[in-house]
Amino acid sequence: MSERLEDIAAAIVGGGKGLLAADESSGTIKKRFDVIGVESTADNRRDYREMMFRSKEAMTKYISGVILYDETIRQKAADGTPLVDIIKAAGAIPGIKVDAGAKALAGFAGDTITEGLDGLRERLADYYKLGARFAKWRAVIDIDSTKGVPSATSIGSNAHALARYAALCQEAGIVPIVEPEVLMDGAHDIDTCYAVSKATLLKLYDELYAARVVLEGTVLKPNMVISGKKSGKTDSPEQVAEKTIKLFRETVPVAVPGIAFLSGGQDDEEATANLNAINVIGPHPWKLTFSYGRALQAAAQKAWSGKASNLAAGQAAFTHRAHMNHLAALGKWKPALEQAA
Ligand code: 5MM
Repeated sequence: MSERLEDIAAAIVGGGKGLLAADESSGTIKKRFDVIGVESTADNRRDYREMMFRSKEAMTKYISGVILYDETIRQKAADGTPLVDIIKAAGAIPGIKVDAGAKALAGFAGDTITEGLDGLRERLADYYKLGARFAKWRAVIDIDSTKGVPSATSIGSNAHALARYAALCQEAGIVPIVEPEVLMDGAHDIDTCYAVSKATLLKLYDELYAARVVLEGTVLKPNMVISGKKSGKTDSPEQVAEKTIKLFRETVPVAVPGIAFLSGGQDDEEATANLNAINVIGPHPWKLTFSYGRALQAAAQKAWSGKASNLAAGQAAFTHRAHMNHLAALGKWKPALEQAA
């Protein structure tokens, strides 16, 4: 495939395909495995991810690329084939998480700053050789108005780091996925999510412009505009869609080829229904698709539960969710289609 950044970015978000975010760090994958009673060993992590990467229908028809963790991009399948080669053989693009996680922001209790810029140029060169053609960096913006969170300093510092990361990626021939996640964990309402997301995206695109990042060779990975989980409010897909698109029209340049949402803790079907509603009110100037972690994997993890005998069931669950999200990325999903699972 073409090595041009613009072509890679377009392939990531085009054709109703989306990304599988399988870049859980060691701590996060352990938490996911604890839920299904599976020990988090290197072999179990390999077996689980190999199961998804070998899901032929999902990987060839619905998934454009996979975000990998450092361990996984270097790992071989049980038969000795590099996992990266399995992904490429399905026609999907290998990607890599390059941030070192969100750490406490000194002087701003409750805020975080994502680290990982030191040595990033060298790490990107290594990841390119290993086959990565896109990367991901996640900034985490929490909302807690009782503590003045997020501060303008947190939004500014995270936007600056995302821009420095994006510029380094493009220098290395790697498409940067820029992920400024406004968390949906708080007690805030949908309008507060909209306001904080707007401040975050405005600052982000200021910084990307200042860093001379070529927007055509980037993909945005944002949250949807939605009420916080502790608010007790449930938004309809139409409400989420209307406010999310209003936000993007006010902040995201049309030079950006596509927007691939994170699921952020939404239920599987909720994340699909919201993505579908967003596409139904199109056309939009960007492709709008998925880059889900939990909302693509939760059902597959449960069906698999660490047993080789459940491999086909795990693959069927993963394929179903990938299919549903593919339809949602085209605005063609219907709730009744879930029954076909
Ligand atoms: C798959 O989860 C990713 C890694 O998280 P940690 O670094 O905390 O282990 C995460 O960055 C993910 O790619 C995005 O947040 C989107 O995932 P969700 O589950 O929100 O769709």
